[in-house]
Amino acid sequence: MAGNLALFEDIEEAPRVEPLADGAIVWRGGARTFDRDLLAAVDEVTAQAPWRHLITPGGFRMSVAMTSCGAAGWVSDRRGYRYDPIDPDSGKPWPAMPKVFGELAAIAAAQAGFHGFDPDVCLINRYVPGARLTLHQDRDERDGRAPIVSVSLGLPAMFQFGGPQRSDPTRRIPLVHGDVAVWGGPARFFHHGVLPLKPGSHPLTGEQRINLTFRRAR
Ligand code: MD3
Ligand code: FE
Repeated sequence: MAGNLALFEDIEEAPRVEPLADGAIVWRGGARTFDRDLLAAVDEVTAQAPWRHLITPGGFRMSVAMTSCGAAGWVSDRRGYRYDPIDPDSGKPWPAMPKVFGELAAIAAAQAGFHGFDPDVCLINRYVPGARLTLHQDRDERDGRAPIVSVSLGLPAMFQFGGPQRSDPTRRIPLVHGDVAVWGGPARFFHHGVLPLKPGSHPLTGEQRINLTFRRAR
């Protein structure tokens, strides 16, 4: 009996969809079967467009490292933040979006009722212990009707989300390896952030968390 119980403890839960808010879901474990392919694709992107720490328009170095792929990437300079079709570090276009990225993003968006999601941009964030993302809104994408799909890989994080006003109360949602969140409809412009990453090690990423966000930006 004890042997059987031990066996059950090793079985991972089947992926399932959790509603978060009107227009927002977390598909728990939705990316687990793609994890190695996704991480290999991240390595291909970072070989062409290496990780970098953006300097905010206010002059602060972000604790999160990032890169991008697809039709444009997220850049920051004295002119502010924007989507730019050229990687300022290489002077070349961003790497193409790997096929597995677009496929997973479309499947995930459909789970929340957003059919035909065809992201043109993926921002890739890398967190090491202590790295965090302060509460913000994503409102620079051209098509506000399209959702944003986010995929968490590696170390777990505590995600924070509020409402349309910065002063709205916030909820904390744990996001673990393989979780996929979809943010659309009324939740699309909600404030959100990530609390400082706790130290730890993940078998596939080591001492890091990697987050992919898929967008319709241009
Ligand atoms: C809720 N990334 O790249 S993903 C970002 O974990 C960003 O790296 C976080 O916020 C991360 O902009 C959070 C979850 C997420 C992404 C976009 C959203 C939640 C969202 C847009 C609207 C509402
Ligand atoms: Fe965001």
